[in-house]
Amino acid sequence: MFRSINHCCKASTFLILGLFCLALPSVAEQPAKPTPTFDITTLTDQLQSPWSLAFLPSGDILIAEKVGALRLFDGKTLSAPIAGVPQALVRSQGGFQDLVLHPDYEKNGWVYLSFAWGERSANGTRLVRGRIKQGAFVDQEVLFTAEPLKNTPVHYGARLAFLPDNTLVMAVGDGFDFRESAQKTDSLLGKFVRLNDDGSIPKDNPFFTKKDYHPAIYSLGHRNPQGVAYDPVRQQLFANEHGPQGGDEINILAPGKNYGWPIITYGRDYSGASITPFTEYEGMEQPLVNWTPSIAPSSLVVYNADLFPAFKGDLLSSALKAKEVRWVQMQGEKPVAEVSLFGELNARIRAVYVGSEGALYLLTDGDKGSLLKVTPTVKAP
Ligand SMILES: [Ca+2]
Repeated sequence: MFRSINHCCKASTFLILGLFCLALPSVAEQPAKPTPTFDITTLTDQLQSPWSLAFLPSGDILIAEKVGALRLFDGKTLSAPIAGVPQALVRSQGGFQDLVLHPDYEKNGWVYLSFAWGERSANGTRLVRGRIKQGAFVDQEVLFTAEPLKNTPVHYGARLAFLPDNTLVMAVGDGFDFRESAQKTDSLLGKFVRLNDDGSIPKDNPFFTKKDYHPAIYSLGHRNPQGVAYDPVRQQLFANEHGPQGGDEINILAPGKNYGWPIITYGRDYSGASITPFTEYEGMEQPLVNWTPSIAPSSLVVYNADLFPAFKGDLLSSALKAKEVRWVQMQGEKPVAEVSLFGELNARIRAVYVGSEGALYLLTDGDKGSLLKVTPTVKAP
């Protein structure tokens, strides 16, 4: 269903600028836009499995490490771990996951943190909020725990995004061994949930009053979503998710919709076995983007800043397995071309962010993780 493209950087450009740019056989409907040239600066290489960050109004960057630590980076130095943080189940894919600020952070100081909570035999994705004061995480409140708990240390999902009405959505993965739960309406595994900022459940959630449905469900039929971004320009909520072997996706999320896992998928089981005979089914949404083979998408942003005009309105998805940021070029709500960025780093990229000045910030994965800043190449005078 997708036509391939034969577009890439010219060889001369590649040599002179040292850029990495790939032709990608995926959604291309038209030739890709030219790739900007970048300066990449390492801000710190002292992070232990960084997973997420938040830009504080002070200019500091708050970073969550999967090992269960929050640290502040002031542009030069990395703080000691912040005291008083909750205890995470640090095991396999579990630990501290996502971090977002309340939209009114400057007034109320709330920092939201999702993490793997519990013990090996019974754990799940939990959301807390607290305030950072004098090097400590204080005023902590447990807001929500996705149930049922499970006995696997994987597929927590856990990315967060605030919506314009100050509710927030949180991804909850299927727990890997419980993929059928993604279709169970009384389970929160394999769902996006939508919560008020105090953790209560909004009365206008799509299934709030529906019998046999958990009232927190926003959308269902997800596998392991690790990227979610609200685009204020399109007024759309975009999310990506890991498929199995193949079948990674970007979706536009809408309340009450079913995104199909595991009834429909373009992926196969890791053994190579078929998961389902279906790639489409009535009442289930098709992905906006299907990545087969998998890139292992780990975060998602919509670029609405000015510093990189080429990215404007497009989606940027970091990727672990493919060691890149996948630039999905959009026309309206339609993906029209894809380009692989930052392959020259040869790093699993855990997350991509857009700073207030429009620069990109990358977190590289692993126990020697880095925070990198990407700006346009400054032309020689
Ligand atoms: Ca799907």
